[in-house]
Amino acid sequence: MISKSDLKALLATPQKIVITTHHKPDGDAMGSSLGLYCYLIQKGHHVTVITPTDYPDFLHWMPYHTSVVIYTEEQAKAQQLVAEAALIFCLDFNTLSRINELGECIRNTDAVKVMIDHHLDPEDFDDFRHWDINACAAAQLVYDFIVNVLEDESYVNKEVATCLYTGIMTDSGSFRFPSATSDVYRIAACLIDKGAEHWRIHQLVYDNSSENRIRFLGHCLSHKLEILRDFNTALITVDKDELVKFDVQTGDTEGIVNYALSINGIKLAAFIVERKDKVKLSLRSTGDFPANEICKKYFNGGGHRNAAGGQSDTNFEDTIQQFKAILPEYKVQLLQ
Ligand SMILES: [Mn+2]
Repeated sequence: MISKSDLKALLATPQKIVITTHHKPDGDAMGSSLGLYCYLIQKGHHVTVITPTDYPDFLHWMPYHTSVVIYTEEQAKAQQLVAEAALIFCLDFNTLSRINELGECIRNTDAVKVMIDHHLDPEDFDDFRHWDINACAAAQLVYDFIVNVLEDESYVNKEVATCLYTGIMTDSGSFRFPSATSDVYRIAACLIDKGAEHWRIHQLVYDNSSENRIRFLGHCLSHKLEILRDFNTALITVDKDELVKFDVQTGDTEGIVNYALSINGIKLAAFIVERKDKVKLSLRSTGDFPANEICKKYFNGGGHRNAAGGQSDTNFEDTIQQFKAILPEYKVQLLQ
C-alpha cells in the first residue's frame, strides 16, 4: 500500500496512466472512467481508458468515448499500454476476474494500482484504495477522490461533471435508491453548477433506445413475465433464439428486470438470459431482501443487497428450475 501523499507526489508530474473498468461497462463504469480521464488529461498526464469489452450504444455520446480502447478489439495495443503504465486506476470493480484476460495483464505489472470502488469483498491487488460500499456509484467516489483526496475541485470542469453525473444518475436509479443520500444530491447539485446538463444527460441515456429494444421489452413483458405470488417474486426468462430474433445488442437487456420489480407486492425480481456460452441471472430486490446472497450462494456471483448478478453452470431450463427451487428457503423473508 502507498500513502495519500505518495500518490499525490506521483500525480504531481505527468505519468502514463491506464484507467480500466469492469466487463460490459455500464453508465457508472464509463462515467467514472471518463470522468477521471477528463480530470487527469487537464493535469498533463498521458491517459487511456481500456474497457475489457464494448459498451452500450446509449453511452456513445460521452466526452472522449471515441478514445476508449476496447481490449477485445485491440488486444496488443491494450497490453502495451498496460505494460508501459506507471499508474493503473481500477474503477467500479474490485476483483481482477471482473475484467477477464486484462486482469492477469494488470496483476503482472509493477504499476501502482489504485482501486476506486463501491462493491463488497475487494480482492487484495491494489496499492491504494478509495473504497466505500455506502457510495451510490464509483463516480461518487471519483468525485470525492478528486475533490477531497487530491484537493483539486477547480479541475471539475463541464466534461468531468457530465461524466460523473452520468455514473451517479445511472447507478442510483435516477436518484431513487436508498444509496442516493442527501450527500449524493449535494454532489449532483455541485456537478450541475459545474456544467452538467442533467436534463440532457437523462435524455441521452434513457430516451435513446433502438426500436428493436423497445419491441424486445414489449415481448418480455407480454410473453415472458412470470409472477410467483406465493413468493412475491417475478421473473423474466429469455433464451438465445429470442436474442437473435430481436437482434438484441449489448446493453439492451439492461434494466428490464426493474419492470418485474415494479409490480406491486413484488419483493424479488429475476431476469434469466441464455447467452452464447452461459446462462446469466440478474436479480433485484426491495428492502432488506438479500439478492446478492442468492447470487453468491447458488450462482457464482454477488453484488449489492438490492441489485446482484450471477451465472449458472447448468443449462437454461435447469437454471430456471433451480432458481424457483431456491425460493422456499427464503419464503419467510419474501412474504414479510
Ligand atoms: Mn457502480
